[in-house]
Amino acid sequence: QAVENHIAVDIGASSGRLVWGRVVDGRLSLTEIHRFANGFAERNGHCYWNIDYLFEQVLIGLQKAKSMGISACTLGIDTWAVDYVLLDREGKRVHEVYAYRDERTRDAVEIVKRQLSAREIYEKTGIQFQKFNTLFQLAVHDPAELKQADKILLVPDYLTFLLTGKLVNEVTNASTTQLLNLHTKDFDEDLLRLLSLSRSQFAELVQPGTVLGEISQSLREKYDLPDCKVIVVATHDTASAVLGVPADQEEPFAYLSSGTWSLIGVEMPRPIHDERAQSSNFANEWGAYHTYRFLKNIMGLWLIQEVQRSYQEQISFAEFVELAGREQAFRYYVDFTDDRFLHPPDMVKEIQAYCEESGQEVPGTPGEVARCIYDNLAILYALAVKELEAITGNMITVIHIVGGGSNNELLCQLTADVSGKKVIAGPTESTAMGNLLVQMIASQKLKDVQEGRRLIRQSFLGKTYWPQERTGQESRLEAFARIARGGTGGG
Ligand code: ADP
Ligand code: LRH
Repeated sequence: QAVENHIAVDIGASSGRLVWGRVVDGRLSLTEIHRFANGFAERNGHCYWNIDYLFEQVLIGLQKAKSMGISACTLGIDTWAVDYVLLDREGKRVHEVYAYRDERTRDAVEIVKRQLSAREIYEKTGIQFQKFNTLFQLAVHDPAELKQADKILLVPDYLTFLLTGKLVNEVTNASTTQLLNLHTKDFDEDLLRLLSLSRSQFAELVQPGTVLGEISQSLREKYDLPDCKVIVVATHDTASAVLGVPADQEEPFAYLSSGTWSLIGVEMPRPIHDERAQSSNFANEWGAYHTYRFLKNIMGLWLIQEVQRSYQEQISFAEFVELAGREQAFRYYVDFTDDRFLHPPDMVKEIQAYCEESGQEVPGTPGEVARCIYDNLAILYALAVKELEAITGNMITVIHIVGGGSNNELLCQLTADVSGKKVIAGPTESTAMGNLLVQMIASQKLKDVQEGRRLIRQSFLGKTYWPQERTGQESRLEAFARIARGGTGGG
């Protein structure tokens, strides 16, 4: 008999949740089972995730699911990308799991580029250069520990391994390592050699939709868990988020997955890894069902999360939006793609220092600081949309904003205004939905992604924002280029 219940475990950099999904009366019904905070901690000058805590939260969530009456289900796990776990032969971790903002990769890109040119790496992988990609993290990882690694898994692969004992590398997330070769469709030999790693230190590459099997009996008995069949979903949260975009095939769309990071791009049937894509630093991340996400990773709402921390968490996200809404628009121009905003000790001070150094007024109040962030994110999104149109040669008519940031009405409106495009906001939980869609397709409840997206459209009402300001967009982009990037022109 077909299983009716599906559980998505979705863990982002700032929070995680277990979501129960089923189809009721032709609609996708979502029930939140468990939600928990996430974040990395600093110890001895390094940043680490607490993976044991995260696994504990998965078990707690599954126990709650059982107490809610779910005795059987399918289950899929997605998390943020790039971070990895080294396992020894016994399946034990060789080290604590570094968080991607750890400073040790400061010079890693230069170190790697000395051995293989940027052009060669991009031509092979088609991935945006970011110093925290697994390639660069592994390049500066302790070689003795790397030698000890029998298998290298990414975080969702590892959580799945803890549940089932099965070792796999799921492709959507594996592509964010910047180690997969677009031509051979496997880990790239030259890049592995450069890291002194062998192919056998990674597991089999598997596609979303692969059925792994039951949670191990010992765990089920120890924690009294439901009978869960674990399915490998699109384990990279952004891959799941894009599956969960309520797009209509008929309307050429861009997506903006808006959470800790802003991932803005289009879905493509094949990668684009020419010099133009490289110089604009776009990534071709592998998607479910043999698609590619041609996208750019922009600093995102990490900025406001850190500003919130600077104010000792006294101001809620909704309050920041409200305060920013009362401020004058486009008073400060800041290039938030600058690495200085990746992990500064105090985000407010960093933003203020940037404004001062560039001869601008300095935002002082929480509302001014938040406004500065939202205005400039909207500019960066508009620039990315222009680049997407130019590189792909396709016109975009709508931007779908999904994830936690789709709740930010001011940012949604600004995005519409500066890009001149229609914006459709929501669902907030598109990542959990994309995770569930793969489970439903694998369980033959849905035919394909298109049918899944239709189900999402029928189940959740998005909010539409139309560009309100028909003039002034170009002058904003021009001011950004001049003041924040020290150049001329809008691109
Ligand atoms: P991640 O998956 O990276 O942890 P989420 O998709 O959960 O991130 O999004 C978290 C972000 O969503 C927060 O940093 C915040 O900026 C934004 N957010 C959530 N709720 C609201 C709200 N009510 N108003 C404005 N912004 C919100
Ligand atoms: C978003 C995300 C993004 C990656 C970053 C490390 O959560 O997975 O796609 O670039 O985290």
